Amino acid sequence: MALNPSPPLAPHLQCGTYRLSLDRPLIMGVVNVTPDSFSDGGQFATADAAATHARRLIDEGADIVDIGGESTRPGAAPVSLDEERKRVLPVLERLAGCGVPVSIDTRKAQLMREAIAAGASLVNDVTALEDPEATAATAATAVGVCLMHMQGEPHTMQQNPHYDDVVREVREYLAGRVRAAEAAGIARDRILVDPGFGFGKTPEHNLALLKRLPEFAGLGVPLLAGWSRKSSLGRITGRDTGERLAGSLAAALLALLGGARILRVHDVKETRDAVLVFEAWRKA
Ligand code: 7PJ
Repeated sequence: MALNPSPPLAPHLQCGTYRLSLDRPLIMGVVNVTPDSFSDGGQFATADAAATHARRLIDEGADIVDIGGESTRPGAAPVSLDEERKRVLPVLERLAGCGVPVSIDTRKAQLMREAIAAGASLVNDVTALEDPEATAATAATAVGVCLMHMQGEPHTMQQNPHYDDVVREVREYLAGRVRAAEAAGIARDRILVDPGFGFGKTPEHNLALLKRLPEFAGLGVPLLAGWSRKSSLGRITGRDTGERLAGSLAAALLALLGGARILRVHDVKETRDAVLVFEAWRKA
C-alpha cells in the first residue's frame, strides 16, 4: 500500500470560462509591459506592441499569455498602482477574444479586480494571495490562480536568501497557501502552484528545487515552472539573458521530467517543439 498517497490531480485547470486539459504540458507565454524587464525591457512598452507580441506567442503555441506591468526581477523598484494599471489594462482590452486565457501577473488586489473586469482569466501572484484583499478579489470569481513562493521582496530578495531545507520550506509554504485558497472558496481545479525559481533563491536553491520537483506532487495541484532566461542559467552557462535559450529549454525539459505541467517561458515557439519531443518520448 502506498504511504502518503497524493491527492489526485484534476484532469483540467479551470481559468474563468476556459477549461484547459492537463493531458499534455501547457505553455504560458510571457509578455512584459515594463520599461525595465531584465530580458525584453522596453521592447513591448506600448500596448499595441505588447498585444501584437501576445498574439504572436499564441500563434506560436502559447496556451496562456501572462501580462505583467511590474518587473519583479531582483532589485527592481516597485511601481504605483496607477502606473501598473496604465501599462496592463490597455493590453488586456486589446486581447479580448484572443482565444486563450489571459493571465495578469500582479500582486496588487485592486489591479486584480480591474484586470478580471477587463477579461483576465488567471491571476499570477508572486505573493500567493497573501493579501486577504487579493484572496477576496479572486475567490468571488471563476479565475484561476497561480500561487508562487518568494522569500523576501523583489527589491532585496537576492541579497541573502537562506533556508534550512529549501524544498521542504517551499513545499510547506505552498501547501499552506493552497489550504488558505481552498478555505476562501477557490476550488482546487482553479489552483496552480509555483516554487518561484529565482525569487529569494540562490542558483543552488533553484537547482535543489528543480531536482526534487517530484516532492511537490503531493500538493495535488498542477505545478508551474519558470526558468526561462533566468540568471541561474547565466551562472551555469556564462551567457547573457539573450543567449539563454538552450539553457532555458534544458531546464524546461527537466521541469517536465520532475512533474511540472505548465512552463512559463519567453520563447514559445522553441519550447513548443521541446514539449512535443518530451510528449513523444513519454508516450513511446
Ligand atoms: C515568474 C513569475 C515565475 C511566476 C516572473 C521573469 C521574472 N511568475 N513572474 N513564476 N517570474 N508564477 O520573467 O523571469 O517564475 S518575473
